[in-house]
Amino acid sequence: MGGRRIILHLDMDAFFASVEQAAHPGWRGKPVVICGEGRSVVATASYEARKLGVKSGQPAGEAKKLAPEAVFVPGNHGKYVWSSLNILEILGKYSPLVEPHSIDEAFADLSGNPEASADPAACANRIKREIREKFGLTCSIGIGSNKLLAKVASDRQKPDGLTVVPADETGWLHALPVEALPGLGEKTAAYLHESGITMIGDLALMQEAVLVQWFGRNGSVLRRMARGEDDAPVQPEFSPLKSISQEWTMPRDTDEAELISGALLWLARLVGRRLRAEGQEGRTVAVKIRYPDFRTVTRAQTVQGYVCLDDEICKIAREVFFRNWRGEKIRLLGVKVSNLSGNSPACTQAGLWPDARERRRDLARAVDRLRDKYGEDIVRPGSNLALFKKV
Ligand code: TTP
Ligand code: MG
Repeated sequence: MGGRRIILHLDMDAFFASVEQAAHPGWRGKPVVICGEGRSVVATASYEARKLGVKSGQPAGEAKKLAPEAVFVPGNHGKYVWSSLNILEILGKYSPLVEPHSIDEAFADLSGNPEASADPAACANRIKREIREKFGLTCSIGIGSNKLLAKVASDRQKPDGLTVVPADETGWLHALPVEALPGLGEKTAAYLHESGITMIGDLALMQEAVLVQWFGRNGSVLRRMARGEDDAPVQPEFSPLKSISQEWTMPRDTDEAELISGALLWLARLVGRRLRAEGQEGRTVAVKIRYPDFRTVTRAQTVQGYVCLDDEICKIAREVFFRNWRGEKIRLLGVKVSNLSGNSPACTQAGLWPDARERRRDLARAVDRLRDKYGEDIVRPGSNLALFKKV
């Protein structure tokens, strides 16, 4: 296939509504309408409600008239962010290159995945099955040789669809109506129709100069899209931060409690400072102890609330150290904070929030809200990291 990429685009079906239906079995198969948080506008509607004419952006009052028997639910953004994270985590098992595109959409570059190379549809079906079995949610997937084609494809068979663009990708694209192009506004579509352009193939034949005359710079973009051209890479925004640590070899091997105490404070300060700079807090503080013979042990303590202040970290580090120390000389000390508040791929919700820092903060808030609501455990299931694991 000569370097042809395998790009997957995943879009959750009726996302907010499906999350609520998964959480409330009694609502499954029924019309469910999710209203924007604190707003009387429909955020999304289950496919059952869509059949009755309910759609995103409609005033809730209108939706009530169309579907009086529907369950109306105020949206809970934190819950959906959490769910979104879980989906990204699953995609992450199939490729290190996962790019969140919105709260319920993501791209993954599966080019390096042997299963996907052998049979992209089988791989996509496995992803769909995993999401359904784990979270009771369905999604629609498109696969093509670039992000544009994959995105167009994922929208072809909704809900619970899978569309693998056939070998003649351009032919396939050109036979679709112009509305199939992502981001094509109603006005643009209307204008194209008036000009006799209804299919993407018609658009691809247009001279760039004409399209630029009609739509300005967007004209060029439109033409490139119509030709199925897109070489943008799938870009994971950043790898989630798992922990922050610092270690220090003592100037000389020492068994002086005061020196050790001081070193722990110093390390806690360095770690705390970096934590705060990242807008992070952690629940687990670990201390690494290396003896003069290079024997190394790590002892950790996980606390109830999150910590990020020097004193908090230092206090826990000292407790851990002195609980485990039997007076031997010490060669090296390390302090590490993990179980971070924003350490999950949710931080990479591109398009949802304007920048990484803000996204992390929003995520932390969302996670905080979840914790308030469902208790500590919901936030980090199975997160007992083996700290300073010796490999
Ligand atoms: P979409 O993917 O556009 O919609 P959807 O997932 O609900 O339905 P589909 O099966 O057609 O993909 O948007 C994802 C989520 O974003 C949606 O569940 C709710 C939220 N949303 C809003 O809050 N307001 C809006 O106007 C839209 C379009 C979406
Ligand atoms: Mg969706």
